[in-house]
Amino acid sequence: MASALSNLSEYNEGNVPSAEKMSFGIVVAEWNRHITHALLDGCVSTLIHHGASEDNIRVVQVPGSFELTAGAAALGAELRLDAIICLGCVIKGETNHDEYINHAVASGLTQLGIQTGKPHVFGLLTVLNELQALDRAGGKHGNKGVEAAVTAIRMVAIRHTLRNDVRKIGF
Ligand code: DLZ
Repeated sequence: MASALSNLSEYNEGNVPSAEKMSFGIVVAEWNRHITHALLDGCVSTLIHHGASEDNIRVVQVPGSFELTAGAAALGAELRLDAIICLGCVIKGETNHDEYINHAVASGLTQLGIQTGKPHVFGLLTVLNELQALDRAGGKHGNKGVEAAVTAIRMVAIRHTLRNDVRKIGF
């Protein structure tokens, strides 16, 4: 498996555009807080590292990962943001609750992205146990919050480029 091999959060900084003029919303779930706040730290520090201003990053906490979609929708409705990043951690238990939550968030964020035209980044750990979560929240496989931040910056830049291209072509 790919994740057995490496730190998945390593990336080429040269491929990441400046986030200086971008604004971000981050929705973070309180369930498994020790994990989700490690994701949050990685996410915020990466946005700032790439030029985002703290004033342009708005963080909202929701009770659990199931609430990430509603939190993202509320945040997007209140503030003009370039992208919304959702961070959570669902750990498999004895029942199938994890599958329902994970599918609901994946499909909810996909729909929000299409409806609003703005990037909604899926930063949800969908793991089998706590160790897998720790490995991906600053452990041996990196930090998915970092990856979510880089994805958000790149998607906002892609949108800006497309908008400018369309203006130039004159559509
Ligand atoms: C109920 C529940 C369970 C069992 N497990 C998790 C979890 O591992 N990670 C997580 O973020 N949230 C969990 N929740 C809470 C749900 O996401 C949600 O907050 C509640 O079902 C209320 O809608």
